[in-house]
Amino acid sequence: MHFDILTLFPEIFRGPLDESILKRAQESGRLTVALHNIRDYASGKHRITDDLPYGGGGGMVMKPEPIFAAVEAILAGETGVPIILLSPQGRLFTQAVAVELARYRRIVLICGRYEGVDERVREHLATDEISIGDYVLTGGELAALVIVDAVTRLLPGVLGDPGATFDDSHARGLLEGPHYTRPAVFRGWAVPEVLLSGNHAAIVRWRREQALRRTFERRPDLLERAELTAQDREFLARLKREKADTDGYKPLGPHKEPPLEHVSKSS
Ligand code: 9D3
Repeated sequence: MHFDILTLFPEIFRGPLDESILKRAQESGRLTVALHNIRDYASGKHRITDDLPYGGGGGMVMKPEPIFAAVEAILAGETGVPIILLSPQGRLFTQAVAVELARYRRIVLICGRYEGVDERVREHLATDEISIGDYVLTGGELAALVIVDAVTRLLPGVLGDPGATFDDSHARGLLEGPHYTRPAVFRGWAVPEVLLSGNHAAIVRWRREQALRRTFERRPDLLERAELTAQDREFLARLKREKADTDGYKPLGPHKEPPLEHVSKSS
């Protein structure tokens, strides 16, 4: 996979790309990344990349000309390459989107800064627009790194153990349960007995139930799309009953101090 990343801050990428799996993926040639400074494609003595918003209002807007010039120079007429604008208004980045992107040979990522980019980039240059979630970043660079990371680990040969990506699909749609390693007892906290039992079938079932329980408690929305067996559904029905049985009997928790103005001056 080749990524062309357009940014005003290429240095942001160097650290993350030069460590661990992304570094190894580049050393093996499975990942290549070209960082392009948008400023290099701006014209004029000052190489200005942003300007005031038409219609007034706060902040600055990234000018279209340097971004168009950069993409046109980089692609040199090559077609069929997705040109992805990173923006808070984009479609949500999920594992399904990562899988979709991993099928391409080359991807262009455009990182915005300031209040945003001129709408004509979105309308007439970008072929896709992606957000990584509902929180506010200072620019698209960290979002671009998230995409490079999530897509790269899906490329054949990037993860040493092909079982690791198989696991993604095996447990697809569920949160993972707990993992343990040695020692068997740490500060008095023992590893669940079943994991030391040697009973493989019991271990498989226990892990599945842990994943189901955690998903039920933390991300019940995921259960609607998860692939569940009849046995899974029975277990979830039990969790639901247990929850209904204890609902309304929650411990009250610590009492709050009364507001100061209600505390008598003599006390
Ligand atoms: C004041 C309105 N802001 C929109 C919420 C303006 C604004 C804030 C932050 C415009 C751009 C940005 C920078 N963010 C991104 O470029 C970005 C982003 C994000 O903030 N969250 C999640 N995904 C992404 S992808 C690019």
